[in-house]
Amino acid sequence: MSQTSPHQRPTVVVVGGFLGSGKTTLILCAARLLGQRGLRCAAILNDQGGELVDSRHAEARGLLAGEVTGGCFCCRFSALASVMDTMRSLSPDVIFAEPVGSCTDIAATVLRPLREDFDRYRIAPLTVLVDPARAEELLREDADADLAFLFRKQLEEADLVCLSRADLLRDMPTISGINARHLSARTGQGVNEWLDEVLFGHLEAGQKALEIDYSRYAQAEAALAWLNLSFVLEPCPAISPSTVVGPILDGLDRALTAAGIAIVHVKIFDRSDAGWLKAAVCANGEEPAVEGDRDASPSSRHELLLNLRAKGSAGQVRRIVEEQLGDLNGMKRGLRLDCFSPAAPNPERRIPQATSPDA
Ligand SMILES: Nc1nc2c(ncn2[C@@H]2O[C@H](COP(=O)(O)OP(=O)(O)OP(=O)(O)O)[C@@H](O)[C@H]2O)c(=O)[nH]1
Ligand SMILES: [Mg+2]
Repeated sequence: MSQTSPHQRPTVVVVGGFLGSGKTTLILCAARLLGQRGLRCAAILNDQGGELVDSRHAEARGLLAGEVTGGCFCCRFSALASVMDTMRSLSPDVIFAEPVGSCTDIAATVLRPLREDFDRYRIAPLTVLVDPARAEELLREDADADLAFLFRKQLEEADLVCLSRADLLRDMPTISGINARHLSARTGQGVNEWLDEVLFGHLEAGQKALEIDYSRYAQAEAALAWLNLSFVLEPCPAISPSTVVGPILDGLDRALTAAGIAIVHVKIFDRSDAGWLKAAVCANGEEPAVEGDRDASPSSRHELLLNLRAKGSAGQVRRIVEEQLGDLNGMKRGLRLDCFSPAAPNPERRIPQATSPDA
């Protein structure tokens, strides 16, 4: 692919990294910057559950988005390939793929199988995005053992590690043995340079060997609670999206904290006739990050979608969310609530060793 004219083969850029590390935000920023270079982008989002805030957010930002739901890319590899092929008919130059944030062993189960069987795509090196605060938390000796396991395995298999949120920190942490890029998907700092490296650089995809015990991996993922909730809220009188979303996030934060449950990522998306709003927190007590139409006027109909990932029991998380729902004023229609701990990963294909570089 030249930097101005598209290559015949779309490039698939897998952006991995822990829950809340900033993958979707980076993909949205990168797609915007590539659009300015005349390149057409698409994204494939992924989840163990069925309804994704990330997809709604991508669509709200005007990015062509597809989904693989009901399992991670490795367990639903055929579904990933089929979504890629559907998107290919729309002639994108770059297809970003965002795996579930608790996933690892992606080089062996996604990148290498794609390289081996799908030469109609160019496969970019595996980027693993890291939130500096999460790195400091999970690389400590006393870190939560399950989360630290997943985080370290993600780092080990990365072809390229990028530290996100460079806009927030003057001094980024160092990670022993890793030469990380620094970038900010908020300001765009470092994003063009990262794109040049993954699209036009010389790094090969899926070059790092990863040893992983799948029963330990399954245990670490199963320690998470996963909840997706969607419903339509009809408040009377009408209220603004920020008046809907803010108290829901605050209430959940308070209740989860009181129950000793660590938030990993909670995000909520509101679509009303006044526009869309997304708010998210990646830790207990964190000030929500808000995007979209912050000053949208009151509306009497809000389509709400909540994705909650926390360290704790699915049953307890479900009860907390149901209690919060009970406290919400207004008619609730079409409520769908799915809450579970991720099932043991069972990849469709696995190529443990690095394949030879592209000709
Ligand atoms: N200040 C700042 N905030 C960021 C940056 N990147 C992401 N964020 C915020 O971090 C939060 C998580 O970002 P996401 O892009 O949703 O993270 P993710 O890795 O896709 O999360 P999951 O899909 O749940 O795994 C959001 O509230 C973003 O606004 C950044 O570069 N700077
Ligand atoms: Mg995401």
